Amino acid sequence: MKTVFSDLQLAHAPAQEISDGELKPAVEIPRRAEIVLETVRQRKVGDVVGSEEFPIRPLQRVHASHYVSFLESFWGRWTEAGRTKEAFPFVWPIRSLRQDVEIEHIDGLLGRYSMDAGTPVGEFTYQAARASANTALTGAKLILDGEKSAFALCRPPGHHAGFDFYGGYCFFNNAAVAAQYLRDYGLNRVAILDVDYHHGNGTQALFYDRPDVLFLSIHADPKNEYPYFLGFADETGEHAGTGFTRNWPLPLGTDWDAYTPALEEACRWLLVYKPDAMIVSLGLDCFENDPISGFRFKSEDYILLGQRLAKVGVPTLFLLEGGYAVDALGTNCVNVLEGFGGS
Ligand code: OKP
Ligand code: ZN
Repeated sequence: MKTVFSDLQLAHAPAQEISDGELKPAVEIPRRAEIVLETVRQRKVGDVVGSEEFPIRPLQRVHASHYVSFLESFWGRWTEAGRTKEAFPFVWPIRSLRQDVEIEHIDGLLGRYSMDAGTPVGEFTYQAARASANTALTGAKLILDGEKSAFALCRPPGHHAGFDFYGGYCFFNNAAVAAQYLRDYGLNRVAILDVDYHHGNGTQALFYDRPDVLFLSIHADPKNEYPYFLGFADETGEHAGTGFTRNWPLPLGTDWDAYTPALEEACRWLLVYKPDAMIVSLGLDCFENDPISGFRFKSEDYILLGQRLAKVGVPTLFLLEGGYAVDALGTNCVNVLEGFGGS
């Protein structure tokens, strides 16, 4: 299986994040990608290829142009305002505030385009997020070229980012961009299986009213976990997309044995849907030692996950999402890819 990666993705290197009422060392750091890359090479998963550069168009198929422009121009405006450190928003246009006003101040714009205060934006965030999306697109292209599987080593992750907002360490929704690309270049049905510990609210929202992209997500119950406001079992799609979203919220403490019934159900949906390709939003934060998560996967369980996904039997693009136990991240990730097999 080929791995796609770009060095530019390392340029987003946040120092701190707001968490638990304090500024803490950031957990979504470049080292995550490096350790995965090193392990891919050590365990000889397959060739590592660079990301191709893509025009802005495939990004704009999923995200608002004004949102893409906001991220692109952000650092210039931030520094013009005299700021030198990473940015965090602190005010949002929630219920009772106006959604329709034109915003000039950079602090207003930050709130307009974000979902949380836990996602630092820095000098090279845009470049890295753009490279991460290009990695996903390169992986999608491999699938269109006939590869039975590919691994897009994306970073920063993408599944929390929506049409016009960033959050949860995510800026561009890599899985959604890849899914839309597969649709635009000939595939009729694409499935996204999100196994990150956190619900992929951005991906779900982007395809909520569409039957051509099936979204399945297994994650920590949002009543107890980020993102708190989406990912419940009664969210199953709307309009033409009714029935094409499925969520399996699971309790804190879930281990592999408690997880498998949900996984089996998800695989059954995949069997019925018969996608032309599947994208796996591969977060590895269900791991027992993950510093911000509450599930109890062991490293060996990730081999079983890969084996089970192989049995689905459709061309599969793996795409890295979360996973913050850096020391085990390479092992856990490559366990999935090895379990999946394929050459
Ligand atoms: C991104 B991905 C912990 C704060 C956690 C957000 C978590 C984002 C996860 N005190 N903040 O889905 O792995
Ligand atoms: Zn996560």
